[in-house]
Amino acid sequence: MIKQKTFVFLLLLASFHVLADKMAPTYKGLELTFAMIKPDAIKAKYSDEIIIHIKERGFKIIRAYKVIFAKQTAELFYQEHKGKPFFENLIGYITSGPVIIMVLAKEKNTVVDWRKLMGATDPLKADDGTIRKLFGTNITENATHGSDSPETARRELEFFFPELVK
Ligand code: RTP
Ligand code: MG
Repeated sequence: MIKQKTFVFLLLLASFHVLADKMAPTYKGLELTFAMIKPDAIKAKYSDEIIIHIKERGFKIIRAYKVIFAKQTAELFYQEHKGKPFFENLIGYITSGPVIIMVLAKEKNTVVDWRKLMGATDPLKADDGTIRKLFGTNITENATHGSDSPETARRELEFFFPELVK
């Protein structure tokens, strides 16, 4: 009997961990996502305006650092794109100057709402009012990055801000 209870407990614990891995991390009850202002936007001095858009949409910026990616860091961060025709170009671009890495937080839908505010990957296809429409140049130089799912947010936040991911 006790063995059966222990088994059920362990099963629940395992299920909880599997589910937790599929959720975006939280901080003080707020859902988190990973965001980045890319080199083209920083060079064009759009970062202040982009940050105003982020705050106006109700996101809190709980971490922000200006850094320059080493080639190795960029290749690790974008490893899902390794082998794609645009990979080398992407690595050259993302290491071409400083970026601002950020942790965004709000009560809910942080991951999906930040993707919506950024707009489509190609600024030409992005909706009016989105950051990529306003500040992006082309499909590579598209001003910002955002995690594309809660699982990606967990992985990307763990990469740069492990202390925030339990
Ligand atoms: P991100 O990861 O940066 O938020 O962008 P995304 O999800 O909208 O787009 P993704 O497919 O993940 O691509 C990552 C970044 O690679 C560059 N890219 N260039 N055809 C191309 O030349 C091309 N396609 C993508 C962009 O900088 C894109 O954001
Ligand atoms: Mg992506």
